[in-house]
Amino acid sequence: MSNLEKIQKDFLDILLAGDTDKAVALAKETLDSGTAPTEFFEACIAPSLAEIGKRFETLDIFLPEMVTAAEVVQQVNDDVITPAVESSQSEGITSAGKVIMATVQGDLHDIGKNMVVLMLKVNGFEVIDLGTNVSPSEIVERAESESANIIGMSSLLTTCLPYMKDVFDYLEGKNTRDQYKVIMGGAATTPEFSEEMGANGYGHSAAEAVALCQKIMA
Ligand code: B1M
Repeated sequence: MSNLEKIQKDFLDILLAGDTDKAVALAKETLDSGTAPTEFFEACIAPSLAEIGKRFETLDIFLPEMVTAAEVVQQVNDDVITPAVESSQSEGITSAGKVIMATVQGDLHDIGKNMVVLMLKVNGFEVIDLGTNVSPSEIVERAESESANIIGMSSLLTTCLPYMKDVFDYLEGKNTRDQYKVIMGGAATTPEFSEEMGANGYGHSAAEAVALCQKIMA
């Protein structure tokens, strides 16, 4: 087991115990010893939350524990990950493009979407973050009023995937589908679903979302 795998196991136990102080301390310590903040997020935070999701599904844990774990992660992101990622921002980047980001209607999950927003911002993109539970019409209207280049959608609930389709239908209805590149991600989505929708790209991770947006704007 690699050192980071061991840290991930410890981080999961800390999340399950709901110990914010220990989680923040472990994240700080790991970053201080040379792990990049995005690496900590992808190798420790994301898999720990995936495991918590599995345990929730198998009824080994219940909603209060999942809520607590999400709150602990939020604190780790606020106190450790976000400031560390922001401090790595390169100087003098001019606007790489304008992105509208939203978690789709009915869905309140935002940990992954927020990471995508943060990573896009530090890579020079102007991001209009519409938050969570955003209706298809609001996504399209804001893309129009902000003259965005890219519409980014995130969904973690399979029940909310139809709202992603509604965004494409809404754009087609307004005859403006060609004006935007539309990308998607989040645990409920797949590359196959993205292709079926006629999206311009799919990202498994925040880093992939950045690479995708850079490719689109190039
Ligand atoms: Co919820 N939840 N949850 N939850 N929750 C899941 C998603 C679930 C899979 C758990 C499970 O049962 N196994 C399940 C969905 C099942 C399904 O739809 N098939 C589920 C459920 C059922 C629910 C509730 C319905 C539970 C209930 O109330 N009975 C409820 C729904 C509330 C609502 O949204 N209306 C609910 C609530 C919650 C909490 C509030 C407790 C909390 C969310 C807190 C928050 O986000 N502020 C929560 C959590 C934490 C989870 C799990 C455990 C973790 C989600 C997460 O943050 N993952 C989750 C289990 C799982 O995902 N397997 C689960 C980490 C995050 C980094 O990953 O968001 O995928 P992700 O983002 C990644 C990539 O996907 C990518 O980059 C990110 C960084 O690498 N990415 C993009 C994301 N968006 C992108 C966009 C892009 C490109 C890449 O381009 C635009």
